[in-house]
Amino acid sequence: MPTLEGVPPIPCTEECLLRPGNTNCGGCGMGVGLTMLGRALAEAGDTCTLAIPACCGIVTAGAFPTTSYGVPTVATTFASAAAVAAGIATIRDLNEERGQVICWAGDGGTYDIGIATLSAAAERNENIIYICYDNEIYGNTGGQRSSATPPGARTTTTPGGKSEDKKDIMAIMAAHQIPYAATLSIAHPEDFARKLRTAFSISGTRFLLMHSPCPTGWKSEPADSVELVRLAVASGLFSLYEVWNGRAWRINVEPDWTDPMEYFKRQRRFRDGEIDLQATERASRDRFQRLEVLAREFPYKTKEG
Ligand SMILES: Cc1ncc(C[n+]2csc(CCOP(=O)(O)OP(=O)(O)O)c2C)c(N)n1
Ligand code: SF4
Ligand SMILES: [Mg+2]
Repeated sequence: MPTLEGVPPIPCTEECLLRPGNTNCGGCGMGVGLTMLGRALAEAGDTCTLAIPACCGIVTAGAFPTTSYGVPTVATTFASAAAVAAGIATIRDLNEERGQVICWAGDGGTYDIGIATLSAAAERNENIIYICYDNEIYGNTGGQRSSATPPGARTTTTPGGKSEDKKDIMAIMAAHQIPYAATLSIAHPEDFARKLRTAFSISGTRFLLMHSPCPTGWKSEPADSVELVRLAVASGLFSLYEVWNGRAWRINVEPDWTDPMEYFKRQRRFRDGEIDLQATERASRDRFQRLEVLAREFPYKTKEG
């Protein structure tokens, strides 16, 4: 990597996928996710090439000729991220090279703008890992709504609170019958690391959805980031589960049905009166009940049974 004359390079370890000097805001969940991904790769003795569309995740790499990424990284257009990753993976496999090809994309790039190439890659079962860090807004451009924004959240394009529901991207990806789809939370690091290990051990399209706190967009305290996503899991707003081949489900963490108000009141994107608490709780319980039915009727079975 080229360095500025006279400026010593910032020391980093093997596992440092995202180096110091990146431009992430304090408390950014995406940065924590990248650190956890780097650790998991290092522990698995693996490496990766990243394909990243327009989003905070590519801006954080910094300006040419320096970069805060410790691995080869290709910046793509929004619409082409999964196609670019698939191309890199195909060449890697033809050359019998090692390493994962990982598409690291935001919710805007995944749920909305890049969904056509993501769907096409999944349908062809391209040999890539696609990780969506879901901060539930177009964060990099000032916080516009995406189809991942939850109901009631105020964004610059939904100043009175969003009225539509959050798109169920996991159901869409499971319907592609890809080998593995799973949700991740930085508040559950062991579950997070285990799912990455699982993803590394499988080939074909693997899709991981990470709930990604964004203090700037969520109008929350940076120090609350991990606690917020922990509350989202505990209150049933974000569920941790895995799906194999679109045919077998496993729930990883049971919510204890903490009052979701604990989650909402710490974020100024939500306002009292703009959240229908009863409807929210009903929707969370209904979503989780459907997951329970799937996990009971179509359970994931290990080789041992
Ligand atoms: C085709 C296209 N439209 C719009 C933009 C401007 N743009 C750059 S980043 C961004 C927001 C991306 O949102 P998301 O994918 O959720 O990632 P985040 O910024 O939240 O990290 C937008 C709209 C662009 N670069 N290309
Ligand atoms: S805007 Fe949000 S996602 Fe983007 S760097 Fe800041 S905290 Fe992270
Ligand atoms: Mg986003």
